[in-house]
Amino acid sequence: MTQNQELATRFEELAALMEIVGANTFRVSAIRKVARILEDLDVDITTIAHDTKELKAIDGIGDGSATKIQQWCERGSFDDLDQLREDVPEGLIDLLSISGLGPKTVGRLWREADVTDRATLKAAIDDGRLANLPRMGAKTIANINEALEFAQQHADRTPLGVAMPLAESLVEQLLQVKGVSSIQYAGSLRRGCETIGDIDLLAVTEHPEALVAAFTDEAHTLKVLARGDTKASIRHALGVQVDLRIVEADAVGGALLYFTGSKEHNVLLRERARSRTTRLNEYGLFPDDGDDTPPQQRGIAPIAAATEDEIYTALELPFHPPELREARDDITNEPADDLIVRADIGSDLHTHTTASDGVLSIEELVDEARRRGYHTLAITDHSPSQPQANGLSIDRLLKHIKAIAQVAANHQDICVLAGTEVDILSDGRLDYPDDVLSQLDLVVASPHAALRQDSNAATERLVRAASHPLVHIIGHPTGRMIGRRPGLEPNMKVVAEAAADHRTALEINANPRRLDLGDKHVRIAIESGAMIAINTDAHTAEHFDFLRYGILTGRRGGLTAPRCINTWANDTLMDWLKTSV
Ligand code: DGT
Ligand code: CA
Ligand code: CA
Ligand code: ZN
Repeated sequence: MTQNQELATRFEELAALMEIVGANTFRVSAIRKVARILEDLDVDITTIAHDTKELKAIDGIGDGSATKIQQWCERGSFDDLDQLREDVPEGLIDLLSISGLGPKTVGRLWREADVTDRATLKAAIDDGRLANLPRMGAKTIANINEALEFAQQHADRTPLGVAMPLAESLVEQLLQVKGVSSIQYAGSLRRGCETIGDIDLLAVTEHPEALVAAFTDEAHTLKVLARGDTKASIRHALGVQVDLRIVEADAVGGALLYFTGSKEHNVLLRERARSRTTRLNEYGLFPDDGDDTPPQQRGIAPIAAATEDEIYTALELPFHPPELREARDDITNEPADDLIVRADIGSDLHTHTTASDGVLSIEELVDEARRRGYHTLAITDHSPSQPQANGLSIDRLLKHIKAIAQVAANHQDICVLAGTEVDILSDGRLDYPDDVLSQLDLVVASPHAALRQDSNAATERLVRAASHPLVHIIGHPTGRMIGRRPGLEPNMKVVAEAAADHRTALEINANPRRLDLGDKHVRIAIESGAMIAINTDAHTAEHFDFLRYGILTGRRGGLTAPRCINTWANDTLMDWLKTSV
């Protein structure tokens, strides 16, 4: 994050805290405005902060804001923020992460119903205190209750997008410890699950004590939960539990297979082993001699233990990639050999610029796409019914199409498409008229609002959009946010059949908070004959790297490369875009 963005975030925080304590609306919006000014500022704020005159010359920055900026540059915070952070209970800030609870509501709940955290909110709902508040309808309370329960149910699991980078940085750090020859993550994380209970690390080292010491001493450890000679568990500062196990180099395959799971896959493999008078455990596959004492303790050599591949082969089973080791995956089924991989992807067809709510210009998006070797990039900003995302009016969109064409003309090595992410309104109509949509190279249609409608209405809505001849891709079809809101619950089979009939692709939105379609829906879509898109929905340069999560989700759904439109060559893609069905 740049200094300007960092400071803008502090002003946003200040505005939220002010709203919670019920500050004057005009003062709150003045603070929000400063945040936006800082985000858009061309100069680094820290280089001009010493000059009060220059600061105040910026439109929208007055005495009060100038002082805050100067204090922040000196000590990383400012008085007003410090004061409010002290005044407002921490539990209230946490409530803001619950879907549907904004600072205004949270402030009311605090002042009028003594709510200070999740527990007191639950109590206030249960004892009817909330229902007694003026202007607090039964429907609103039911919605809050539902969102609260949803958040509670998911509280103990960490999103893939948090766990994966954390695991990778731990692996990188621990590889530096003397004697460590290999370290990798297993468990649900290696299987690419959308949320992770804990991170499981497996290491091979000549100096177990040194590794356990480094792991438990790690600067970011909140608490050491367990510590032994060859294993340890910590609670990481980010709140995630991490288990470390040290294993023997010649039995890594056995350990990796066991600790990758799933538990159900392990059970099936063990049964398979037993049926051929062998025994499978975390040390490998052994002959079964009827003795109950574990074979590795009796010096018995394993049949296979060094690699997972050897073990599957010895069991006369096809190798299963970690993403296909769930209870639903039949162990005797041969996984497709063209299961999608990252290197197959040649395009990103859903990205945002500063014209709506992205932070990159068209040119900067193109640079990012080229850096990743893509042959095609589609620019798809929001439509007007998303005012909070600065959705484009028809006039602005038409100008935007011209601007995109200009950038496209400057680049021979990448095909830049003018697209939109048009809103699917609650009844399935689209937010732009057809004569506007027909001027675009590519149309992504996505639901953003009315995400609580009943299942039938949701099905009809998505079927209608998927059947529209000008729609190419349904973006994040359910609108869910993992751990935050369930989103639409359509009959996905019906939606996917309509998509297949009209040659519309269904998106796996790779943003790890979305992963929408999820793996189960990907399976249904594929079985129904629909095509799949994997897009990052990039709003920043870093978001392009979300691709990996989309790939994992696709693989969990059994997605093969030919089924995914982002693997197609540019000419194939263009032919498909031009054929409206
Ligand atoms: P999580 O952490 O809840 O997201 O899910 P996992 O799959 O990472 O589960 P975890 O961390 O409890 O254990 C890691 C792997 O170790 C698990 O996938 C399979 C294996 N495992 C753990 N406990 C058992 C067990 O009781 N039986 C069998 N068969 N395997 C187990
Ligand atoms: Ca785990
Ligand atoms: Ca574990
Ligand atoms: Zn988007």
